[in-house]
Amino acid sequence: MLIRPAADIVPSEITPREVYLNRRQLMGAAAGVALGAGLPAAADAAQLSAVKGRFSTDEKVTSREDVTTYNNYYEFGVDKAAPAKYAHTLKTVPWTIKVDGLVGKPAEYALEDLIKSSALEERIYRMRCVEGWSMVIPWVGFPLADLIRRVEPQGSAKYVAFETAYRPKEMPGLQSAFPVLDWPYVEGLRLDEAMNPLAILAVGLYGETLPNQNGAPIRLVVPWKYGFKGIKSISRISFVEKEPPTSWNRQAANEYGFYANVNPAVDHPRWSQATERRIGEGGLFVKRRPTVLFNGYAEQVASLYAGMDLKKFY
Ligand SMILES: Nc1nc2c(c(=O)[nH]1)N[C@H]1C(S)=C(S)[C@@H](COP(=O)(O)O)O[C@H]1N2
Ligand SMILES: [Mo]
Repeated sequence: MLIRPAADIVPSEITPREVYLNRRQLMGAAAGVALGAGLPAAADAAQLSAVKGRFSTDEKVTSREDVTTYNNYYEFGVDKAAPAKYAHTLKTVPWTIKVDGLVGKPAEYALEDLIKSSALEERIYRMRCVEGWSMVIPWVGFPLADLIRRVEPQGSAKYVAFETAYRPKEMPGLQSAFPVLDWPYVEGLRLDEAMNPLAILAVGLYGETLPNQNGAPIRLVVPWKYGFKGIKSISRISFVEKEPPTSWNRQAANEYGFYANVNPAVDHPRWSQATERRIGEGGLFVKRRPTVLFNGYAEQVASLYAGMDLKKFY
């Protein structure tokens, strides 16, 4: 077993990619080492030893330290450091996902069961936050399409709605008298977007169990959209006919649309989206990078939006 609990990982473990790949090979050789508490044995070493999954970028991976300490997860506070400090209180074992709505096989699925039915892959994706920063993250996950096929959506299902667990006792951000967002956090995709092979459900990061601050035990990753579409700690997936509400759109509809495709030509009302700061690229003279349409994944996803005015459907 290659994936181990995030609790085992000490902060000093800022692992350069080469080292971590070596370590993974070692761990692969000694399968059975350190079974992650949260991640079932389904993710065996053979599955994960495929070094790079489809669509992975060759760009320099953001350090594990940055990926796990600079987070947005408002259920644990609004500043970037809060999730790494407080998200350990979320109990991710056992975990189930309720699948309901217009679907042939509605059920409360155990996470192990869902993971077992698909092959895990490493996907190294560029990620772009609507706030203007970006990272390159080595996720471990499986295609969302695999889960969708398995639960057999009905013909009338046109959208997939996602919900984050609502656990006030385990999520300090939900205890506030002046909530920043309407809880639970909700997100959605059009069914054809959700079926695109780029969209994955991630259960790991850097070859290890997903840390809580990154959305353990299972979160959505849609790399051609702004980060807020990547809903964390998913507890419910519903198949629906109409466009479902999304948390950030509810909070400020003129700033955050349902589509949220990365687009340098559509500014946020309060700032430009033309450029981005790659986290970890320090120094006084480091230039911001140009932001690219669909975050560089146009080849895979542009056809989903053929004929749509992306200024209107932002
Ligand atoms: N439930 C939940 N999911 C969430 C958020 C959140 O506040 N709550 N923040 C979103 C935002 S704005 C971003 S940029 C990404 C950040 O994911 P990361 O911390 O793994 O980089 O998570 C998204 N998913
Ligand atoms: Mo974000």
